Amino acid sequence: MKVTAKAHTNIALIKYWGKRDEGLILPTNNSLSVTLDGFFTTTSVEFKPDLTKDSFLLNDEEVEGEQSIRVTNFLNLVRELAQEEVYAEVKSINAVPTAAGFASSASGFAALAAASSKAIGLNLTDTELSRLTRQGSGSACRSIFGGFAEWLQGVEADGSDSYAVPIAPKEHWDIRVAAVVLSSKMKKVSSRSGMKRTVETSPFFKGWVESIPADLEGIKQGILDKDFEKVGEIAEANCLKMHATTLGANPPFTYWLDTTMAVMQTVQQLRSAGIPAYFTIDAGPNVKVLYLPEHEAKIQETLQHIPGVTEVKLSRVGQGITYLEDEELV
Ligand code: 2P0
Repeated sequence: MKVTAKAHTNIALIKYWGKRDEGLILPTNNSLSVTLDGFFTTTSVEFKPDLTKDSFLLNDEEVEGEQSIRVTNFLNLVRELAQEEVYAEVKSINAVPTAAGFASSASGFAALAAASSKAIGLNLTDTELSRLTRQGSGSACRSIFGGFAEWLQGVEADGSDSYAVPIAPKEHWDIRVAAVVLSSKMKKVSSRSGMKRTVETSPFFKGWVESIPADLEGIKQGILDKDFEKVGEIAEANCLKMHATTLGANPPFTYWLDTTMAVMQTVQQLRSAGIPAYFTIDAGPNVKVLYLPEHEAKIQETLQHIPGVTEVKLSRVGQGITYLEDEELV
């Protein structure tokens, strides 16, 4: 049976930054994200007895190397769970422009997990699906759910209690996110190697982990109360703390460029001018800006005019996994 699933990417308001188990992808802290409707991956999977290996087409092109190894490793987990030994044909369409600075791995692995587990005959609950997805890429386990979701770090060595749970559905609150794309690029420290180096060498890492519970408690209350200032302030401060840990690593590194800082300053100036807007940044130089619908025009206009900014992509809160009936990639 061929199954097609669609998953949206997510942006963390409380960041996942550090692993306690690299093989099982178990984090050192809970994280919390908002799923975005503007960026998604659609994946179809069909297990076929006549195949001698997995095949993976991304945006109509055959993928080899590191990326296809990650897909096969993930399909091995699915086969193990289903106790089947059959290879798969995987086709993905990625509507997550890599230039927008979103990790396509979040929507990518969420869509792959949903489509492959269903195609092989597993009938997983959302919790089981999130737990499985986590082993493809950590942040992807939050994309099983729409709206706001929290990934529980768990305490078990086997990862059985580490998965995402929904905090509030997308209908709960119409906040917006602008992805600010920068023109300049730099040699990237991958999030995987960046967080590993931070855990192993940064003296600030301990403080980061200790600060998480208060941030989580505050932001969850802020989301439930629809208190935009509270959510924005906590998210921005949490992002700055995560990035501070990288400066303490050995060798030290930062994901920021001069334009990254220019965008951050502009967001702070917007606030001084009475427009509530807050930034967050992942393992790259691009900035995401949180704002309310009534300020969309002003936010877009202001961000677009910052020198070094090439594009501003706007998004609403998105939904969780959906399965497409017509088996077509869209
Ligand atoms: C996050 N990031 O919470 C954080 C904030 C980057 C900064 O999750 O190794 O691609 O596959 O579990 O999920 C990016 O890391 O890493 C990430 P793996 P992932 O969104």
